[in-house]
Amino acid sequence: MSMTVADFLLKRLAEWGVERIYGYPGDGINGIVAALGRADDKPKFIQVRHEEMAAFMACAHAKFTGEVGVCLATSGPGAIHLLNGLYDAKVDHQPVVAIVGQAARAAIGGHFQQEVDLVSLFKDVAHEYVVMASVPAQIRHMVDRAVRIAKAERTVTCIILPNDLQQVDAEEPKRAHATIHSSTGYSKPLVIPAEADLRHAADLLNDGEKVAMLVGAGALDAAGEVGEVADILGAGVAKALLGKAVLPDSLPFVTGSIGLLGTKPSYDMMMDCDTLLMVGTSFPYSEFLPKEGQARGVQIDIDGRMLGLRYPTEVNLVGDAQVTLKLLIPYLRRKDDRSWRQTIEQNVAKWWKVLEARAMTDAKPINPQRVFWELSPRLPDSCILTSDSGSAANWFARDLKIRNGMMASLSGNLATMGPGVPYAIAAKFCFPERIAIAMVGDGAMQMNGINGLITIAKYWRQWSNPRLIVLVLHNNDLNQVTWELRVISGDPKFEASQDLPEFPYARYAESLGLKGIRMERPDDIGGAWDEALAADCPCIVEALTDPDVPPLPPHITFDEAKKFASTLYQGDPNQRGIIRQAAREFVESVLPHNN
Ligand SMILES: Cc1ncc(C[n+]2csc(CCOP(=O)(O)OP(=O)(O)O)c2C)c(N)n1
Ligand SMILES: [Mg+2]
Repeated sequence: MSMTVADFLLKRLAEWGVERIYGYPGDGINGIVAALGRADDKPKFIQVRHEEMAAFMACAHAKFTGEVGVCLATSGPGAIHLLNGLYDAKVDHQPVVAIVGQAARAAIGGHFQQEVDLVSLFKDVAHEYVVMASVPAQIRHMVDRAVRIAKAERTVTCIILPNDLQQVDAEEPKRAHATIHSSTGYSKPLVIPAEADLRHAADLLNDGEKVAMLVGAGALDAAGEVGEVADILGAGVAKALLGKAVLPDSLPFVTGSIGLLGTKPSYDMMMDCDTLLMVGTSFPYSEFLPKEGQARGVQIDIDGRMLGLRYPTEVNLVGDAQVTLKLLIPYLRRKDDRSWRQTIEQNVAKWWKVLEARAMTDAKPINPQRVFWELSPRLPDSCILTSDSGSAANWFARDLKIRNGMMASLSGNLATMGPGVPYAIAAKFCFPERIAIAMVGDGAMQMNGINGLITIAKYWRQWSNPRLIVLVLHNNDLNQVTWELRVISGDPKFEASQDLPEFPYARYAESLGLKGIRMERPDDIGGAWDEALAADCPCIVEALTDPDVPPLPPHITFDEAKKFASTLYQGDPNQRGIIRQAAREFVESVLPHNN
């Protein structure tokens, strides 16, 4: 049988090294699905329950492997379902290629069934490259460009294939005028700043007395250099959410996360520093950075467009984080006065005690912080952590001490609900030997997670190490937003929008042939983690957690406190519980062991 356009598409993707396609079928891509059935080995098709999950998995694939992630969906509804996951990849700068079907060429423009103007629909999310094919000879360069541009620009690209075109014979471009003769292959360039700019940056950093560093996803492969620079400069290092795995939290000068989900030592360091060095981060909240004029700044980013954007940095270096820091080091002078660094280390040590005390505070029935606190020392070597958006992200960011060799991610810039479980599934396909742990709220579980469990049940036997754990924070509340209503807007909880219906997460997991464990009392926590981590199949840990434990920012402003107090007068339905819990947390933070 001759090769169809769809066969050629898959062959070309395989030549690019694509091993796996996450997707869902439909008649808009029947030609491609049939070709997947014929393909000997690669790429393999992973079937999801909803196309959004395929896009999240492609994004996580890119985040965890550094390779391009590929997702596939049918025309119209399937393509539309991809969008949220594609935006997640776009705004977190991940290379993802979306392949979608379209109505047959003869029907396009005819208000045909499932015909949506996909070029326009994807024009924003895949703005660097979105093209609809009309003849077979285009496929070669469309694949080559979609993959190459996704990699080169670290972004989302999209190929649209009318369904009839997928089934016609493949064609190579003719040797003729107006034909395209493209090739595969992309090597990441080495991007380094000019020598003079490095010197300028070093002068500025050498002049400072109180240097703060902030690192993000762009610094993930620069652990050694970040640590060395921090040492020379006597700096502390705060980590943006996507940069959690840059440095282990056991280091005394690592102040942990920053921002609304951040720590007090990060906050204090930013408020007191006179010099700021940002590496590979676009952390968005400027109120958690030094105020304008307080500090002089240097920023390093691989993407020139992201420089001088969050803080008016004086020296902006376009460069790979690792190599740029390496080149910077010889120009840096070791700071003899270590008092700034000592203060940071004291603050960090104190903060871990506050966190422990907060975690061990009683709650009804379980304090969610304790669930994370007790997981932390049990984290297996080289595990892969994912978190959903919601209160889990706070505890993930603050309470888990990450170690060398682990990976961790979540939806950073889009901060969408829903990726926790699909990210963990992609992690298992990419690294079947490693243990994946997803931390998810009950809202996110009801949105996407419980359907993700069906996918886990379908595939887990293929993984050489079957361990994947999904922690569900069962609090019957869209808790993060409930607290944002209280603290940021000064509105009491609105039960009609915030309360969640009951669902038996652990029992449901069992019904799928997975393991389900319930944490019902604080004393259950440690044992439940040990059991889950030793399970011989994927495991759902359902923790009954208290929605009155506040996922509060490390430092509440007077304005926020006032707004929060006013919600109590307005009759918040959880009034008594939150007063009780707030009082306990307050007492814990002023006890002698914290001073
Ligand atoms: C797709 C999407 N919808 C809504 C939101 C707003 N949002 C952010 S966190 C959150 C609550 C999450 O609730 P849950 O998953 O139960 O976690 P909890 O905070 O209760 O632990 C909501 C509604 C969002 N970020 N993304
Ligand atoms: Mg919840």
